[in-house]
Amino acid sequence: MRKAGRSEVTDAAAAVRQALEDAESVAVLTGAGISAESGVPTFRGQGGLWRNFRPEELATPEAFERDPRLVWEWYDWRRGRIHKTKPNAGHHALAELERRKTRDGLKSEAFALITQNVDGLHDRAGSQRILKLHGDIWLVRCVNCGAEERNEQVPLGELPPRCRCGSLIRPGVVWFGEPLPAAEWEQAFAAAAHSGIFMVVGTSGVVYPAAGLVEVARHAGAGIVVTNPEATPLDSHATWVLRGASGEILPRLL
Ligand code: BJW
Ligand code: ZN
Repeated sequence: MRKAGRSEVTDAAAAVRQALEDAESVAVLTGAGISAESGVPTFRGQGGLWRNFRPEELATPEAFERDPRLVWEWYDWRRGRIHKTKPNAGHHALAELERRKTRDGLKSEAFALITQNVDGLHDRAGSQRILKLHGDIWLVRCVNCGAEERNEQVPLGELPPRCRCGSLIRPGVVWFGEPLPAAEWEQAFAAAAHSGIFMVVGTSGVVYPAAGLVEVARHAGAGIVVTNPEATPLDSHATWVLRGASGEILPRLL
């Protein structure tokens, strides 16, 4: 695969900057890569493994049923890592982009930040309209009575945690084979379908239905911007590919 030279990236960045300014509505889909520069490990590729397990082996209801303690150890470790991090220039640039697109206060639909991330770094950067497709690592939920609460205790203590009703508590995230939260998914779908520009940042683009939003946007006529240091299957849909780290590229688009 040919690597884009610096001037190509600069030219594309200038075109994207103009397109973002002109667009009536912008939707952004983010993945683990946007938090990599904050020190949050991604799922796939280098450093994506925890004790030699692949995410597909741990992020499932079956894994939790088989060994809730093992799955909770993974989440407890990740919560500890995330706890020490802070949003990076990429998260802040997206929060600023939202402020610019919604400046007159009447255009709340003009921007949507659709994220597959559960780390809460977009919230901490000040983004407002965040559609969390895969839940939130700081939420916990009882598997029996459904009681849900925010829990930011790090480490959690005895694992697996238990509810007052005696049943197991699970992380408030979406595992493989589970449906995405309906309201977030509907809004994300509509935002993709109505966007003038659809940006894809820091995702390997292999997990569905999130990755399918790119095609939804493209079929609706949106310009597609892919930002990633590596090639992904979504590049084939892109109007512009910005090759590089999101913490460097996103601030240059403003
Ligand atoms: C940088 C960077 C820098 C590095 N700057 N970039 C066969 C075909 C198609 C689909 C399926 C299939 N078989 C099964 C399915 C469905 C399945 C699926 O997609 N599987 C595929 C893997 C094959 N999907 C599901 O099961 C979903 N549910 C569903 O379909 O429900 C249907 C249903 C309907 C009704 C009833 C019941 C069911 C659910 C998917 C849930 C995914 N969950 C996880 C865990 C979340 C909780 C947690 O965090 O633990 O979500 S898995 C994991 O992958 C996590 C992520 O959000 C998701 C995506 O990963 P992401 O973000 O792309 O990260 P990476 O690591 O893959 O990539 C990082 C990228 O960053 C790389 O490209 C780097 O290059 C880049 N990068 N540094 C910018 N500095
Ligand atoms: Zn309970």
